[in-house]
Amino acid sequence: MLPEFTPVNNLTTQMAQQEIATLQKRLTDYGVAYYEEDAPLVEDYIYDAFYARLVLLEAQFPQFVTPDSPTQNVGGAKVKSGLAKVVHPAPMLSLGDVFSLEELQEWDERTTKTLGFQSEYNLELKIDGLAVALTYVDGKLVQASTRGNGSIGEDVTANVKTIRSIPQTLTEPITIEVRGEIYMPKSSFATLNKQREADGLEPFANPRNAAAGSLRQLNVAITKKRELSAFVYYTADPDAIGVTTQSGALERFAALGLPTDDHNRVIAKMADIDAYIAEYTSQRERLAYGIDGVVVKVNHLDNQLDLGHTVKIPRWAIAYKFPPEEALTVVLDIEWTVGRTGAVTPTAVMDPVQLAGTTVQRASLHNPDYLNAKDIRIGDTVTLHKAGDIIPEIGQVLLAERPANNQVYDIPTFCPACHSELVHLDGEVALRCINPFCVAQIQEKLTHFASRNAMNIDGMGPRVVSQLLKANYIQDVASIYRLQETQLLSLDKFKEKSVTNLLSAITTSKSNSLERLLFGLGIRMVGAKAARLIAEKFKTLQAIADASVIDIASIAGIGETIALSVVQYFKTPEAKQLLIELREAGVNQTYLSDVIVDETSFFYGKKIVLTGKLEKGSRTEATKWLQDHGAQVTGSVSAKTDLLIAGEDAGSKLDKANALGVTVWDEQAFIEAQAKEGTDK
Ligand code: 3B9
Repeated sequence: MLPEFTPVNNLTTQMAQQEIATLQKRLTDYGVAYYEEDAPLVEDYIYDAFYARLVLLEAQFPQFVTPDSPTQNVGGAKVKSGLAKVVHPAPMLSLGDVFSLEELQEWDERTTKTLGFQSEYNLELKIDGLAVALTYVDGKLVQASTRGNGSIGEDVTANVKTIRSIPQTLTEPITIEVRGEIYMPKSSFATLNKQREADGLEPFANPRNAAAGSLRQLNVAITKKRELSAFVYYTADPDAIGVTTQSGALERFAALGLPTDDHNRVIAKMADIDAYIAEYTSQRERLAYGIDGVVVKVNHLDNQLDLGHTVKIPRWAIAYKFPPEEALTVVLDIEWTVGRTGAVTPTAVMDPVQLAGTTVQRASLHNPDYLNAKDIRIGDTVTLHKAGDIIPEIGQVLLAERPANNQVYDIPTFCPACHSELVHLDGEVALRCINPFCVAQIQEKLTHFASRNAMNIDGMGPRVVSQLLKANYIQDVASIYRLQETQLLSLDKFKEKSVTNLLSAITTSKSNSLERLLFGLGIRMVGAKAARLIAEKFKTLQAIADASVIDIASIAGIGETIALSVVQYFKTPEAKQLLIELREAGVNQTYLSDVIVDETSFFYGKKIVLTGKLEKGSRTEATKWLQDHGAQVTGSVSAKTDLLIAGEDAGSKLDKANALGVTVWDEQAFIEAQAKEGTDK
């Protein structure tokens, strides 16, 4: 799953730029899936590894940091609609995490150094749940909201009122906002998933997703049926309850009738954490709720204030994550599937086993090298874990358990989909099917061609592509443009309206500018940005097809590897044929505009308001610049505004933006972002 990262010192500026853009996009997608859809795409450690890589690259190549990079946002995701939005008066932060006692030690040393003395710590269990804020006014629960992106969450007041452990009235008539974790107890999680599987529904991956999915329901009756519970652990307003320590706050919360986890412990120095970790590593199984680590918090609140916080995390707290749970099972089979680039990846199919709350029977083996290195064989007993509590992974083979007659697994030499011979392209770990007519690959290629950043054919996702391929209505991208109404009408779930919509989307895509077509062809190494640069320079598809490696590599931002890949692509007879067919189908093959709006621009599609006096230019100039970058510049601030750029003496618009939680930049931030856009080109 994780690629081999090139050492940063070996990267050219172009490679870094490309990789940074890819990582930003990938992490944003992962973030959306995780935060908005409660359906993580990858396990946490993979997210963490990519994130760490992005941080490293951006530190080395700061010119490629964009304001919308996941490293620049709390949570890295926008907020889903449906439930009403709630602005958090104080941001809801997350916890930094470490995976070893050494890292914990280092954190302790830094903290001690900053404070100038050894602080006392409050240890808490890290509940595997969903962060919420609860607002009580005069002792009455008036609002509950999810963390969302940390600044804006969702109103789940009605849902939270169905949770029995959360009091509707405190024991004292005070006004306070408290924060904590809503979780689903292990037993409820198991029952719920069993029911879902029986109902033919997708089971939840883990208790956290189950809690999130159950809480963020427009239909409160559903939340009520799910057995949720909660623990409170934080308030930004300790004065309201007269406490000076974290442990004291927990006691006061309990006295107010709020649910707290009473497994916390105050320690005088970090070394004392060992016993606590040992205790809960063994107790963990017996707890009624899932925990994924231990949280260390500087106990005295005034020390917390001295340490402060970054945009994302308080410096006075850290989470130590437990090593993942393990199970034993037997490998029954190894299956191979063909991906988008022709990479053929193995998956182990195992005897189903319970692991950290779910039944597991499949685990990716990534590539042949990985499989060989672990020497995994059919019939082997293996250890299985879920690194981020999500995606199962094989740890090691128990050699003592290996059956005597068991054979080394033979890596396939032919594609499972089209049976053509598989190859390793110059030193790649991946095994590839390079048959341009491989059905599995065509499915992926066509899906890519129709996708949003390519030809943007709305309604032609993977499911529709698969249906069309099965019916043999399409074979390659050109055939999309020969689809007939009667053919579409014969497809499952296609009615007149959807047929008309799809045909019109296909027709519209014929007038796309060249860069979309070039990107959509799926030439290896040619991402959306490279496609734009190449299209801008050569203007027609034919000119690109005729260009030499030197011609293409002379473009700033395009390296030789990309240039070579383009030249190789257009040399193939298939590409030559495709060009002709696309032309015959009436698909535009020219670059349409010199002032094309860069859709990858941070400003693209954003609703922006300018206010106050700008020192370095006029508002008219700024407006024009923003519009050229695809922004919609409007006059008044509303909840829909994405960004307010405030110059000197900004007045009511600034106040309103602050009240609504709209992002506000000063002129300097705007100038810096403009400069970054410039270097992208
Ligand atoms: C604004 C336990 C978890 C946890 C904090 C936790 C998750 C998060 C957190 C909460 N289990 N404890 N604690 N046991 N799963 C520590 C991150 N704190 C905050 O969200 C937070 C928010 C802060 C400081 C901390 O500082 C402010 C910034 C601006 C204005 C006011 C305060």
